[in-house]
Amino acid sequence: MNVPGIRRSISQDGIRLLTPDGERTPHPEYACDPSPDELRSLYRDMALARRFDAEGVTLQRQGELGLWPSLLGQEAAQVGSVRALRDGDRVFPSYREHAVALGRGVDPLALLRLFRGVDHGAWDPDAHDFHLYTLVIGSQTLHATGYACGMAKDGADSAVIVYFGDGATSQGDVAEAFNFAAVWDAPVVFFCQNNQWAISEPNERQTRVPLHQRAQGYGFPGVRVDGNDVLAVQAVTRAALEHVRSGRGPFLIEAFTYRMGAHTTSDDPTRYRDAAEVESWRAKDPLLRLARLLRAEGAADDAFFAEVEAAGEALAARVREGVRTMPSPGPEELFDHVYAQQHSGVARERAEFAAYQSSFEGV
Ligand SMILES: Cc1ncc(C[n+]2csc(CCOP(=O)(O)OP(=O)(O)O)c2C)c(N)n1
Ligand SMILES: [Mg+2]
Repeated sequence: MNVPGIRRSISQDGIRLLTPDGERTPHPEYACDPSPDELRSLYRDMALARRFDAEGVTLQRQGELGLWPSLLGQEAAQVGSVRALRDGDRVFPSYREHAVALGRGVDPLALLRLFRGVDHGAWDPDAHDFHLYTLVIGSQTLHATGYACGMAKDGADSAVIVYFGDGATSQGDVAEAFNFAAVWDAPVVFFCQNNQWAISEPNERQTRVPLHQRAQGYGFPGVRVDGNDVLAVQAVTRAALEHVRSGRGPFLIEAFTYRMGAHTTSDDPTRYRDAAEVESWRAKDPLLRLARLLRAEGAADDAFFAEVEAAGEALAARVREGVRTMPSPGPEELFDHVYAQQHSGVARERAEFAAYQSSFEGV
């Protein structure tokens, strides 16, 4: 079996097409040369995702959301990979893939409904080929593998991509998914966003080897890409999708990136990581380096950046207004979504709950 990428020596940062200074650096195997229009649109998507994400944090702080997991720092990993997908490819996210969701056309307010506790996920996975968020770490890798096997049996030439974190690689589910996908040549791209932390657990407590090398033990290719380089992420994800589509089995991408914010709004990262580490990653900011390229190549001017900023503010205003005016569900609505159809056991429990609730009337 030809397993490209496994023995290639790579820098710690991974495959890179754009340096942190915004200079192009060609790679012998991977190329991505978007038109100025496409470059601007990659920047725009990353900037809008960042602005939306900042609004999520603010809304949680104002008590409008129960929780918000920020994607800050991971915009290139997410935008680059979602842009590599074709219509009909299926996405299985974890819970931080807001930029991927936006890229699949999911309404930002649908994401906020989940984190406001208004429902359990308000989008139709079939309409967007974007599955529901999964908070049980790593379990979506199994769902994705099964789905990919089904797709292959149906004869579709579509692919599956599944997002998970560095910490998730310590879960048994991920090991099982890797093995099952390898043995069955499942058309699935395992996309690990290595953001260096699993809440307060650093990378070195998850693995003795670089994560992309895990694939070798299962018999499929794995590469590390600079996850803050949107061009490299897009090129590598495209190649990985092509590989899995052609029936050669799964592919692992380790997108080497950094979680610039807290794990979620419930976390205080200053208790377990150094400010100097965060600063060193700030210099590799994915938006900054693309902005530098755009300016250096004359593909964008002040007016462009001002227009993107204004679009971000308009998006933030829309979601703020939308969240504040979301109707609150009654507690009995919990029973509506247990099964797709009516179920006598659930109906009985619903009636008991209603009777219990009405016992408070007049109290
Ligand atoms: C099965 C399971 N175990 C533990 C948790 C608690 N938990 C939530 S997030 C998290 C860390 C995940 O880290 P990583 O996979 O690196 O993803 P990241 O949050 O960094 O994107 C843990 C342990 C969980 N949600 N599910
Ligand atoms: Mg992580």
